[in-house]
Parts: sequence; C-alpha cells; structure tokens
Amino acid sequence: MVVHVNPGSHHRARAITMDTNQQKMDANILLLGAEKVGKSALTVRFITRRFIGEYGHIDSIYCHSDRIDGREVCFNIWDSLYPQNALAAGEVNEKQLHWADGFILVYSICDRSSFNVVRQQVQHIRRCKKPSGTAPVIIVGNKRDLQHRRTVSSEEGRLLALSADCGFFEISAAEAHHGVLLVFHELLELIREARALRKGTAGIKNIVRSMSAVFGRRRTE
Ligand SMILES: Nc1nc2c(ncn2[C@@H]2O[C@H](COP(=O)(O)OP(=O)(O)OP(=O)(O)O)[C@@H](O)[C@H]2O)c(=O)[nH]1
Ligand SMILES: [Mg+2]
Repeated sequence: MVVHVNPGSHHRARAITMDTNQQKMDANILLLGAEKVGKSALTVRFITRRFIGEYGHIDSIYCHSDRIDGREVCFNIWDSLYPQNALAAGEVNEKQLHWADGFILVYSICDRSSFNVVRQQVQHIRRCKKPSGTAPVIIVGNKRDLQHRRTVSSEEGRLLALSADCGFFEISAAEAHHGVLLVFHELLELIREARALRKGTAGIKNIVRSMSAVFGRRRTE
C-alpha cells in the first residue's frame, strides 16, 4: 500500500491541459536524504524494476528514458550521498540546487534522525532562491515494510509535506515497484506544472514589457 498526498492539486488539471506539447522532455531529479535510507534502492527500482539489496555507497547520475502519456521523457537522476562534513549536513549544495528541476527527499520510517535530515533539507531548499512553485519536492518515507520498527508516523510525514508544499508518499522500495513509479511520475507532473507556470509568468512579463515600450514611446511623441 502507498500513502500519498498531492500538493497544490487544484492547479493540476489546468497545468496538464495547458501542456499539450508532445515533444521530448528532460527532467533533472535529485535524490537527497540521510545515509542508508534507500536513495539508491529507489533509483535502481525505478530504472530496472528490481530490488537488489546492497548498492554500495556511491554518488552517481543515471539517465533513463521512458515513454509517458505518449511523450518521450529523459530522466537524469542524481543519486547523491549525504555529506560527511557536519557543517554541510542538512544543506543542499549550490551545484545541486542549480542542477535539479525537482527533488525527492527520502527518509526511513524507522529512523527518526533521517526524518529530521529531510526536514532540514526541505527548509534549506525553500529558503534558497527557489519558491515552492519552481522547486517541486516529493518527500518519501521509505521502508514501509518494516512496520514493527516504525518510529516516524505517516501523519508526521504528511504534515511536514503539507507545511512545506511538497508531495508525500510512504513506500517500500524493497517490496514493490509501483510506489516508486508513482513517486517519479508525480514529480514529473510537478516539474511540468512548474515549467508551465514559469512560461506563463514569462509571457505576462513580455506583455507588460511591450506595453510599457508602447506607452513609453507615446509619451515621447
Ligand atoms: N527493508 C527495507 N530495506 C530497504 C528498503 N530500501 C532500502 N533498503 C535497505 O537499506 C539499506 C540502504 O539502502 P541504500 O539504497 O543503499 O540507501 P542509500 O540511502 O542509497 O545509502 P547511502 O548511499 O549509503 O547513503 C540497504 O541494505 C537496502 O537493502 C526498503 O524499502 N525496505
Ligand atoms: Mg546510495
């Protein structure tokens, strides 16, 4: 079973109908979170549909293409490492912030400190330059199969996501591919929505600019 909360869903239908362009789409997705929460397990599950158990401790960017709703989508997925440096802990570095179109913040439902890391990281993302509409974030509580070891309730995860305008899922990368797929597809929709919003804002800015150019000229005539 997958628990799911959907941020700003009232905007969704409009954004999807606006986005009728069927060209290829690229999305840079950054996975963040404390050590051993399952960042690599999620990434590998999404790309290969498999759970292989052990993944090593490496920082990598994977490219994965898929056809979604008739459109070719190229996912660039950065499976990051949590920084060892205590000063950088809970922060997202400039390069990562700049690179990412969307973020998946992972914690383990059996590890409260990993939930606190996600709280810090989402606050950091929201503080740094990117307003929520332009930096889509999905918070993921992983290892849902380990209910007997749970220390973070679903409600806490959901509340954190609501308070920071993020999507929320509880999943088990170990148990199923479906939940992981939902996470990536939901983030893709949020990225599409953010791009449509930016395009709309740019359009309005251009109209305002042209109008001021016209009025400006008239004033000097
Ligand atoms: N029970 C259970 N174990 C999981 C799940 N997801 C990952 N694991 C296990 O958790 C451990 C860490 O998984 P990784 O995917 O390597 O975690 P990570 O966040 O990438 O870890 P680092 O890259 O070392 O920071 C591994 O032993 C996985 O098999 C899950 O959904 N359920
Ligand atoms: Mg890893």
